[in-house]
Amino acid sequence: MTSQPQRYTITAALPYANGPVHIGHLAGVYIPADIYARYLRAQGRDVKFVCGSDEHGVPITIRAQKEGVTPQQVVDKYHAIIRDSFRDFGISFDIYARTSNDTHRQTASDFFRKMYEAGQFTEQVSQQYYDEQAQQFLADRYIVGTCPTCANENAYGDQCERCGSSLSPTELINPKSMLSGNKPVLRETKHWYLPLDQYEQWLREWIIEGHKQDWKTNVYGQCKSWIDQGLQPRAVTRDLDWGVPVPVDGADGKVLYVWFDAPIGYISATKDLLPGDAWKPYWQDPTTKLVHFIGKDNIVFHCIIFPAMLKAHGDFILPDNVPANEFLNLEGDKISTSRNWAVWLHEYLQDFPGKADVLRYVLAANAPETKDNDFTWKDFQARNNNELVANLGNFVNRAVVLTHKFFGGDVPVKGPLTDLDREVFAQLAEFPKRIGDLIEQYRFRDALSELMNLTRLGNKYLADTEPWKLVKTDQERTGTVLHVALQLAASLVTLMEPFLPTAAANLGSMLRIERQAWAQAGATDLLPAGHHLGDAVLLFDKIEDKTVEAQVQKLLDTKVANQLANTPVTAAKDNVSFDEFGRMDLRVGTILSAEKVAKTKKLLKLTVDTGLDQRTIVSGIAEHFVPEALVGQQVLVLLNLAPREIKGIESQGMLLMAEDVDGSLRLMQPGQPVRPGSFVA
Ligand code: B3M
Ligand code: ZN
Repeated sequence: MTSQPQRYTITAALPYANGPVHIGHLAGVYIPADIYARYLRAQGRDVKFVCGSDEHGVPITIRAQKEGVTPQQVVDKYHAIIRDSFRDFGISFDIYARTSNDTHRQTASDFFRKMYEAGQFTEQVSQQYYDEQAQQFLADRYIVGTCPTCANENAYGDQCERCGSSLSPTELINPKSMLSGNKPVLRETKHWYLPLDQYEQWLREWIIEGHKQDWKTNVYGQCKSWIDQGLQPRAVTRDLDWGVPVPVDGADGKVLYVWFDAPIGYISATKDLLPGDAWKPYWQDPTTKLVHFIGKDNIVFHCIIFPAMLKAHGDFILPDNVPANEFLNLEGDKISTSRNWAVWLHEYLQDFPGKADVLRYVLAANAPETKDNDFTWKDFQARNNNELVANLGNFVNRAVVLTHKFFGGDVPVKGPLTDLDREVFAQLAEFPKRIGDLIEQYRFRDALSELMNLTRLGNKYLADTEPWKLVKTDQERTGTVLHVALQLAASLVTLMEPFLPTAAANLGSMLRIERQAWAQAGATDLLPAGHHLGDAVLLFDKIEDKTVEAQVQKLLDTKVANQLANTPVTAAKDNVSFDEFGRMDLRVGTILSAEKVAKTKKLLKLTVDTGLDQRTIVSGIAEHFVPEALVGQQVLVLLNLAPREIKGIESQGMLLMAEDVDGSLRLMQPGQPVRPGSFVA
């Protein structure tokens, strides 16, 4: 788009309502989209920023099956959680809709029917797996079997998660239906296909020739390689009982493929937002700029399939850009919902109340714009403490606190300006455009780093002029310095807002000014002399070591839990006779004392009341228990294990422990206290 657009339609990928959203979603899609939308609004542009929950498809029905509830219950639950997370992080959608509502079903259905009636689909009959007991065709994800590549017995019909190979269901060895556990049979079924091959030439011109310059290289590269490999017809219907019914005769039990209906969700969300036909310019007027924010796994759907649908349908504009991000990893590992390897947004806000902006900042500063990136809690802490607190917060705080201290909170009068002052003002004037241009090029990290350069400029100015010293000799000059510094602070109310909306609002209240139009934000008279400031409040505060250590611990616990879940239980031992078992004298004893055996790491010397006597037992459990915590505990004891000498101490028996599969130990205890000497039989 060369001339200035009349309006903007900004979409952010519709998250599946099959789980909560995490930092990867935020960093990849919603924060960049939100920065863009907020910035354009500050520019006074006409913006509609739309999103909603993707509530159809197999991800939903699988979740329902796992949780033992209906698909509707799944989407109701997660739609609410996701919607609230976005609200709490200040993602400023004009609407957050859902694809299970009537507007959407109608819109998606009409879209399909129009294409159908224009003869734009082909029909194909193919063989697909069918579960005879459940009387249902099986989506790829509903079939498990042995991977032909790595022999993993739990590979899915579309992919083996162990070796990563992508599969088709018929490649699985020993396929089983996840619904009944039975072996599925092949049956014929008819589906409608979008003949993408017919759009290949057009896509080639539109993307490869038309968008080589303005689309991000990762996006352009993926599109090019898809097109170069040759496009095949894609089925746009499925045999499933959850979704938008295929609106043609002879399609009972079939629904639209979720990737056919979901992007239409952007259109239906806009319809939900605006009355009557008011949605139309946002989707039909060529002076509208349409921008899709997505993650890299969605590129083909937004750059190839959806545009082909829009083009075929004929009533719609095409996206001007599709700024897809790469992935964010967490502490060096791929974020995974099934492995619970994630920082969930709703949990973050429980642990860090009021700190949504901190996470927004860290994720924007470290956004995976051109390559996969890693989120670590150490980096989170460092960016908060060194950048938000020590740079941005410190600058604003010094300017406001010193004005209160030396001038009663009134913006001081500006005296004659020095070269330095003029230079600072000149630099300030450039920031709105510099930051804005980067945002318009989808370079949000660079834009944010420019914002931090502005606060750095402010800090350097204060460090160079030292108003806290100057005040002792030159009150008037001190006033000028603070006047200049406060204009910089005032510009931040506007320039920070796309990135840090809550902090920007707090700063606005502190300075008692409204936000400006973007282009005005670099002006040097935002705060007139005599304007009274509000009280100084800290915009950000330090995050302590122990706080981030607790988060790291939480992740370590997840790792252990995952390991445990994947560790097989040890195979059974050989049988023993009843007599053999009966020869063991097993009793309950009470530990009377416990101490470490000198010069050993593992050994504890225990005195145990066995009911018969008080005896010494040496046990290799020192790494698992604090000695004092054992005193008074009842334990199971094998009394007649032949005594043996360990480190010069005679051990008369053995304590019995439960050893978890990860090697951790627990005492074996009677459910209630019993008299020492009680038999275990
Ligand atoms: N729900 C996939 C995802 O959450 C899908 C996006 C739809 S955008 C129209 O990654
Ligand atoms: Zn495999």
